[in-house]
Amino acid sequence: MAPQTAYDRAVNVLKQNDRGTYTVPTKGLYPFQWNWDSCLTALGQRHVDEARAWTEIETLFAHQWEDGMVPHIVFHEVSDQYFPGPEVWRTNRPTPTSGMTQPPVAGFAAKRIFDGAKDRVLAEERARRLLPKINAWHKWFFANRDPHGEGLVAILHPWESGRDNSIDWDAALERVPTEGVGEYSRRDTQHADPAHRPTKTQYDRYLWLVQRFRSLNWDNSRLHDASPFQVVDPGFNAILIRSCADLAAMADALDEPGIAADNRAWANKGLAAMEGLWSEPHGQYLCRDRTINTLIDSASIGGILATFAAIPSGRAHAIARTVERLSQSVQFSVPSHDPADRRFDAPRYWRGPVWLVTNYMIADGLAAAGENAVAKLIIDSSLELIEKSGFAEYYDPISGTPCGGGHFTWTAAMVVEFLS
Ligand code: 2M8
Repeated sequence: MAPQTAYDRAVNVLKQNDRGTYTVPTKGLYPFQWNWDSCLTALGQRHVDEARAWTEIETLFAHQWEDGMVPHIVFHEVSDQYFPGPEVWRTNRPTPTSGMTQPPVAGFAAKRIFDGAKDRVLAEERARRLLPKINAWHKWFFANRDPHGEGLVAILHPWESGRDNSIDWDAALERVPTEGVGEYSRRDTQHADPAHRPTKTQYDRYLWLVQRFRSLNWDNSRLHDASPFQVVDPGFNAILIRSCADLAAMADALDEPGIAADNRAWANKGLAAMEGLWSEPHGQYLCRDRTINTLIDSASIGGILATFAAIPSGRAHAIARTVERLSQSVQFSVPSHDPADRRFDAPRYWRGPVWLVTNYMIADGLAAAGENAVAKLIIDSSLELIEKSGFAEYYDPISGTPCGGGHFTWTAAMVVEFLS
């Protein structure tokens, strides 16, 4: 038998983790549905089964809260494999969910599936149903996470960023207490190497925030001001801005001028406000700690991911040069943190490793800015990693060693996208 191609192996990973109407990120470590994992997974699924791709996103939005928030985890099944589970979150949803959100890639993903759809009738019907739901989520962000109308939203917990233990959050997390968190037993370090995962102190602070928000009954109108952790992340905001712009374009195509106008206005206001996060010395954007109104000196992938939005071309070209510079110091691109920073940690989760999802979004943004050579470098590096180390959750950028969980869904979905 001929050896399976990378494409076929990737499709197999998607199938292995498919639970019918949603896909788990990987068996064991993450046995539920995660928000941005699902939206990015749908991009891979569309090449195999368009209806199934729409269903992936629809299942997520079936658990949207009444106020518009789309939770970061939907606990479809009972499983003791993951901590913290529903008994910790206590959000009182019909199907248990977490109480916070994640990077809003749904608008981008829906438009990409819509634009490329072969079945136009199906695409129009499914996109028309999703449109008001994604719009409500975007509206929720600006109402609840941008109370002073800056045009940029804050995350209130590192888990919301999707880059859980990024160096970006270290200083802000220092201000989160750990008193009263109590005893708990982590499950992640039983599935993955503890050296690849966040530390105990970080988990204590993550849990303190969960307990604080829970004590406010997960009332989103109160959480922002009550949180000691409020960070404006350029990566997160770029994803929101891109999704707003894409939703506006899809709304135009579906003849929904109100949704188009609102989303276009949010995107434009956000793009203008991003300028305040630019760092000339780093050649990328930085996070701002909203509680002390100060830029955070941490050159992470969040500020590079900003290319995913239609930032000014001069900024995109500068970021391309930064990616080239970083690629000289590692074997595989793009590291989630600058290796020149003493806090860089090659195998530890979001403090150094390469992730194919961020690679996909950065390459997409750089290609749109005409930086095709750098985009190609990133895609080539991603595919080399797959050949060397399989479909891992993330990879050491120096050795290419696979880290975290294996048979990982969004890694496979990105490979299907790259090879299609
Ligand atoms: C990781 O985050 C979860 C919490 O949401 C965890 O470590 O328990 C992150 O990489 C996040 O971005 C991702 O969505 C999730 C599932 O793949 O895992």
